[in-house]
Amino acid sequence: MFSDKKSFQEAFLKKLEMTYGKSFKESTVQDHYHTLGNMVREYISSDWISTNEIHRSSHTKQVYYLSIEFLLGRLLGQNLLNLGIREVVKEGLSDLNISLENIEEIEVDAGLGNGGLGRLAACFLDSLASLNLPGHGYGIRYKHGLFDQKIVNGFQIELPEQWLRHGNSWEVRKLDQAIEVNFWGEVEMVQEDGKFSFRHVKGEPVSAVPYDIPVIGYKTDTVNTLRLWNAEPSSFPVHKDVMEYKRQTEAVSEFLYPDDTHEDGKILRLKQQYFLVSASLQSIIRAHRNTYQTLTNFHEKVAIHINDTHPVLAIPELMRILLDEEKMEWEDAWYITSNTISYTNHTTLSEALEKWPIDLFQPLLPRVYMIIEEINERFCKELWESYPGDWQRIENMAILAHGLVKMAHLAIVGSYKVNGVAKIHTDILKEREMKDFYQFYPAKFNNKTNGITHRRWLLKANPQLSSLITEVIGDQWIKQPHSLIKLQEYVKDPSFLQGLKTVKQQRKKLLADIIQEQTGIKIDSNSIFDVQVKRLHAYKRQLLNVLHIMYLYNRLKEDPNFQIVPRTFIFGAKASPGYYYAKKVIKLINSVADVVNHDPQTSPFLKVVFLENYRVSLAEYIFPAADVSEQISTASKEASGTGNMKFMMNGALTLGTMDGANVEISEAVGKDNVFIFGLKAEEVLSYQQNGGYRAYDYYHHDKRIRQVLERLTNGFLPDTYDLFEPIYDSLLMQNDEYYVLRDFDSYVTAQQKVNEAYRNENKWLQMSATNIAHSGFFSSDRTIEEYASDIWGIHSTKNLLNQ
Ligand code: 26V
Repeated sequence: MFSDKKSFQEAFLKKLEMTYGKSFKESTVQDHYHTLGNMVREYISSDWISTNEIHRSSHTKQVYYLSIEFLLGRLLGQNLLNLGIREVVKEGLSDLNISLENIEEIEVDAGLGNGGLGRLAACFLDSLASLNLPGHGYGIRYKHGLFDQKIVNGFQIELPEQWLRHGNSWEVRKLDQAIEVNFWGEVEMVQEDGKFSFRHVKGEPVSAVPYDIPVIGYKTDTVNTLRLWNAEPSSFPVHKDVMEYKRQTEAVSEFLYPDDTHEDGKILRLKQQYFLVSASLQSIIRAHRNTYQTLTNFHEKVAIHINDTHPVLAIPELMRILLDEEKMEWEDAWYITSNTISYTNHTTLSEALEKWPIDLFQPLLPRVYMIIEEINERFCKELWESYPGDWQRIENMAILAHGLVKMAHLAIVGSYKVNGVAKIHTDILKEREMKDFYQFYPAKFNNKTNGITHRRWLLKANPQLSSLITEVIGDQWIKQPHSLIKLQEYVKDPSFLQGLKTVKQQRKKLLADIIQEQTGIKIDSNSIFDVQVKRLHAYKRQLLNVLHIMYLYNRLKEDPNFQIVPRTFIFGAKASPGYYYAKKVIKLINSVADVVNHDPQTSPFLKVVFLENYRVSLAEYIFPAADVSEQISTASKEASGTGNMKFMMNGALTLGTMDGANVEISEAVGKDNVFIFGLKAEEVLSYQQNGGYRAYDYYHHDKRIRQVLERLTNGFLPDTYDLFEPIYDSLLMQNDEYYVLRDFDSYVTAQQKVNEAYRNENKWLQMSATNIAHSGFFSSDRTIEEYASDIWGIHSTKNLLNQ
């Protein structure tokens, strides 16, 4: 039906009529979107079935990627591109006077994630399928994804997100494959053939109903699966109020947690984690049993990867199934489990490492808790043998200590591989945060530098740049992103640079239009687009960026000789609803924007824009338009960052600290093609260990800092009263935990270098081209190939598919 535009048109019109019982004339864009979505899903169904069939019959090892977040964004455009039918569809629709772009625009993002961790999972799925790797995702089908952000009077307001309101063409509900997950209840000991075993009984059942979404590889026949679980009432327990039971059950998959710090709802979050893990494991095991009739070879045929610690209960849950249901001995069950599971750590911030109070944990998951106790006891015994008498070390490393279950410790003990997400991050894990574990299990630790799918973040998001690249080096880069390096030969080629300039201008105009439409602010599309988009967090230091803008404003006002290239500072960020400080920073950005944008003296040179509701689909317009990529976290705090890679791939230059993947970006492009500033990770760590930082000294000795900080609270920002006192206090009274004032001078200097560099247009374009040329390394295809060979032991099924 997609072979040529005529047959597409016929199929489209027929499908539209059949689905909606409407004539073409009566149909809406929404109808067109769903019709197209359903057609694509039907079109790939035979490949979907055959991919599954081949995986089953060829006995190839599978990987299952368990993640509490999948931040997919829109699917229609990417699916059409990956299938290689976007042009036919576009032309076919255009003959009917329908614009494909308009249809694509009405798709609501699947926003089942908070930020980097969830988007990484989505990029990995694209790479797995595109590389013909047998790899599938398991997650939760949250009814409401990450909240919709509105900015009202400069403040963030959160509204419930409703991505399923118009239905979802991509998913297939599979009620026949529903699975029961049990909470609460008791553990019963049973004696069989003289052997004792345990069973979780009298639990409260929740039915996990799978919704499968096809994951379509780029121009291959592979269609993998993302299985999202929906929580529904199971057989109603007689002793319960039926309505109450229904409500409690459905709550399990109702909301994605926007705030990991949340106090209430802790139980619900733990329920979500176990729900995901138990349903996924039972489903994986059922499929394995059907094929092999035994679980003794489970670890040879299945790899299970846990994305951070949220799915770490996969370890005790797999043990439970092998012990209680399969009746294995502990040693055999442990051997299989600890050779099946691998774990990625995504943060070293101690407040983000999960720890569950035992009092809360044990009643909810009594049998799982018993198993964790046993794992802990055996682990501590092993430690005792290696470090006799070293109580302190054993206490520090224990899984259960001080009334808490330490999820990261459980993850390391029960996994065969543990990885960080950028070189510097893995080094910090090995040398500091997880040093004891690294000494005990040196072979488990390894690095896998993150990547992004260039098929979304370049091919789809920036068709103009993609065409230019293809004109110059051919289209091999789409399948083999490393070949972007061929552009290195053209970084001084005038016609390529001219092309690059034109593309960037086009994309900046497009973003300027979006900004004007959404905010009413008219920006100069010839100004430098300086962008910081990411979750709002103190360690990411959006504050440093705003303080610098306030400084520039002061300079422009006070010094008639001070000149800068016109600059537009663009922000996008959501703050967790309970994160008081982060919300203040959003208000501060908007208050500064109000002053700066309305001052006729400065507004030709300086504009500040806060874009509401930052999300994947908006990001696809932002990255291609950026000149400067702000990656200014306190060194050692940002595990990797992935936005930095999206900017680089679209030709923006990084202004950043030596943190996360910035370090590798700067190695790849060379020091002359990035702007690096600020404390190094070792310096930050040394301050943290030995003290010696006094924020007040920087305030005292630097007039620029004094002036800017005073303007936070002295009425300079209209109608803000004492709103920003907490920010002021965090810097001065609480000694500036993230070294904002310490890095201020260095940041200002780096920003001046950006300003100077931009004046030399040709030089800037060469730097931009160099960044694009070296961005291939940061494709998630490279990352996934490393995971596949070093951790999972899985292989491409390309040869099997072609048979
Ligand atoms: C969560 C929380 C919650 C409590 C308050 C502090 C805090 C800080 C960070 C986090 C994020 C935890 C996990 C996460 O999303 N990490 C991100 O993972 C990305 C993919 O590997 C990586 O690029 C980002 O650097 C990392 O922050």
